[in-house]
Amino acid sequence: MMTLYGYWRSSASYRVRIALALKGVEVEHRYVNLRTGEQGAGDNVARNAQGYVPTLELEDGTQLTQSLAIMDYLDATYRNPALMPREPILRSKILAASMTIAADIHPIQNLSVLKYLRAEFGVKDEGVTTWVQHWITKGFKALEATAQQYDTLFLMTDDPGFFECCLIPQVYNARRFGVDMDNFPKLSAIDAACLAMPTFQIAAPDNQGDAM
Ligand SMILES: N[C@@H](CCC(=O)N[C@@H](CS)C(=O)NCC(=O)O)C(=O)O
Repeated sequence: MMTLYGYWRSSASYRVRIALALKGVEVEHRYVNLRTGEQGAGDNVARNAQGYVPTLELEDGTQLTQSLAIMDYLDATYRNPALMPREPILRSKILAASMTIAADIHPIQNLSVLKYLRAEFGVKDEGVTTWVQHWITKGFKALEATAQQYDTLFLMTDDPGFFECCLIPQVYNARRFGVDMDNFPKLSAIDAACLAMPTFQIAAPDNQGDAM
């Protein structure tokens, strides 16, 4: 069985948990405690040179990092249901929306970035919250405008996939930081449709049992 090294509240780990649940693939979960700094310890850095989670360890010991690259691996290995459509334009558009979250919104609210803001620039809790809200809101405005152009249940499709693996953890974070999701009705509708599905419920941070 494969092993996923993650953390219950890590949105990058949550993305991979959703992808695994959608594919119906079971893995062993091992948790790296981000609160106590385990991500920077030698064994995690040996798996993940950036000192992040998640890492997916395959049965032969191969270690894969970067949540989107892991999701891509899972999609190439377990074909059904597909996380990404094959049609090149639709595929590119869904990847672009996913990267709005994974490459633009999420990295500047990562734990180590927020710690750096506090330690190096003396930013207080209120300032950190304003920072996080600002960047999530900016990215969500763009995604909402894109999503409004399509009359589909999920983003550009009628089945959840790659984009929803990224969106739902980011909405979880948005709520945590007090972003008003009423400003994003289509994203909220996609979120609600996903959260009603058992696959997304299994992957949710609050359902990670002992690891929390
Ligand atoms: N781009 C990476 C980001 C990984 C990442 O930022 N992981 C966070 C948790 S969501 C982490 O390990 N943070 C620890 C830290 O910042 O010290 C991915 O998608 O896997």
